[in-house]
Amino acid sequence: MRFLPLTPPGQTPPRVMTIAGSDSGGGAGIEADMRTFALLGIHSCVTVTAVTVQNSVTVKSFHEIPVDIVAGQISAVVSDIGIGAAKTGMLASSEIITTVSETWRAEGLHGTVPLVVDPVCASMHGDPLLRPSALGSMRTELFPIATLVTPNLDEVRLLVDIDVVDEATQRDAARALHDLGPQWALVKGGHLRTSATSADLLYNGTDFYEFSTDRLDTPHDHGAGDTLAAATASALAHGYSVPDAVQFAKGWVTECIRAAYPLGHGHGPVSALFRLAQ
Ligand code: PXL
Repeated sequence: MRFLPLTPPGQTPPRVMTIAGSDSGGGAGIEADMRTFALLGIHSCVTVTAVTVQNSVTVKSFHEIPVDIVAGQISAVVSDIGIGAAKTGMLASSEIITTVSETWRAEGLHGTVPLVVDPVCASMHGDPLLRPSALGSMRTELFPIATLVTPNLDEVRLLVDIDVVDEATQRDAARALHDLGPQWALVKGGHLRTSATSADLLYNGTDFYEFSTDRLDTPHDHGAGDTLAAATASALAHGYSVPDAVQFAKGWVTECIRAAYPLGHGHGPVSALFRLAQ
């Protein structure tokens, strides 16, 4: 696959921020985002929203970071280091969603810095990572400032109450998500287990773009959604258009899924480490 341009040693690479939760098992969340950023030649900036207590089997609990610390991390970074794009992952509560949305606007980032919103609601085992009462703030506060939203089919059901079962309902979902205000909506088809391909549908209110790859059959796909969003944000920081960034990210996550490995007793993570192969 083609990678992103690398910055020569000693020069400052593009900076991308992940606004997300930590996964103590190291498979998803901030840890997955930082691996993707690093292996794509991006400097990682981090706003921690929550710390999960988790292994490959379950999320046992999580601790939310106080909202002033969440806002402070964003402000401290953008006022000094500057970022070319950001992505959100686990946001845990409506208070944190409101804080991230308000800080994003207050720092003048809306309309100038691309924001990829991965509306993480639950782990792959179904453990909640977002309070159900926070779905409203996700729809009305965060989606309107997003450049791109990237829900999977479970998140689509929660956000717009549409059961995606085929191409027609995938289009309906893309339209309903776009109506909530993001510039672009990507409906990821990876969870449509009946299909032999994994087809993601991108929509901007006018045009549909489809990105399709053969389905890779592995139980080890922890962190796949985070990785797709992180790679998309990385490409946006390089000035790619949204369709080009999604196409790049889809290729990247496909290779990461191909390189996924077993870990612990549950589901292993997708792996960006393939990039280090000699
Ligand atoms: O993959 C979604 C995700 C995001 N962030 C954190 C997670 C998970 C899934 O388990 O734990 C912190």
